[in-house]
Amino acid sequence: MTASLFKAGSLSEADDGPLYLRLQSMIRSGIADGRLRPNDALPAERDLATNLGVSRVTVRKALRGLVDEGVLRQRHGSGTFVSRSADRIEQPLSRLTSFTEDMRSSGRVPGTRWLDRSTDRPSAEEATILGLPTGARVTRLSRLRLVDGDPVAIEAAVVPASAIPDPLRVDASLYDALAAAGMHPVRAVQRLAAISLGAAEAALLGVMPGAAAVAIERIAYLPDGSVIEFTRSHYRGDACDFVAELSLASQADGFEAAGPTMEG
Ligand code: 16G
Repeated sequence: MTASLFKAGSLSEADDGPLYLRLQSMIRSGIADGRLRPNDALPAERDLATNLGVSRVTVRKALRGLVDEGVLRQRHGSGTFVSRSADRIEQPLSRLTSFTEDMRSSGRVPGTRWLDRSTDRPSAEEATILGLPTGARVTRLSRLRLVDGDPVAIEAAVVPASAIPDPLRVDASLYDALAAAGMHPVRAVQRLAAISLGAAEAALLGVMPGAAAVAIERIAYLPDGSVIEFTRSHYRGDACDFVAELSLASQADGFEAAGPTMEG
């Protein structure tokens, strides 16, 4: 498939303009007409350059631009692939749901690779956020989260050890374990920021060092206002969309006044 797309002379058949833009539009049209499909590997940079009679700098510039747009993705050490763009995961920002629930409700298969499951003394920041008394311990749950077998996020959760004394009790879902302990959160505050991944995290997520990601902090609360979860996550920028429903402030007020209340 890809060999026919990238054959010698084919670049000159593409639009006019700078070579890297012409290579980009050739790749885009290959994707549009199905000659390039999600997860297809592109030829190595040097082969593309030789086949098309352009410099490696041009090839690199073209690929980098398409990676930044999410059209392609680069895996550290294994090359450049067509993104599974139709397969991006969606994380709702207006409901308090778990990763497992979100993935299952969109027909995807959630997976977990444990990086750390232990009890520990909290850092000063964690003790403050969780409102822990002196001497209290925390349970740490750090995991690589996978969707249909692909790594999409690294999540490092800290919960009071009083809620989950045995970290091994958490299996596929932290929220299921909290629910089993009668401590499912009812409210959370979440903060998102754009970051570039460092080498170690990029390797876990199978992307290039420096790839874009979304850093998310979630502080989740129990009905009595105490904090039950402090989680820091890094979600792959090329794989995840965060979706929030917005309404006019005046309408939202109206709905709230007319709608049911949370209190039973
Ligand atoms: C989501 C939450 C995370 C929570 C996890 C529980 C975000 C950014 N993060 O991934 O804070 O700990 O769900 O999922 O949404 P689980 O029950 O599948 O372990």
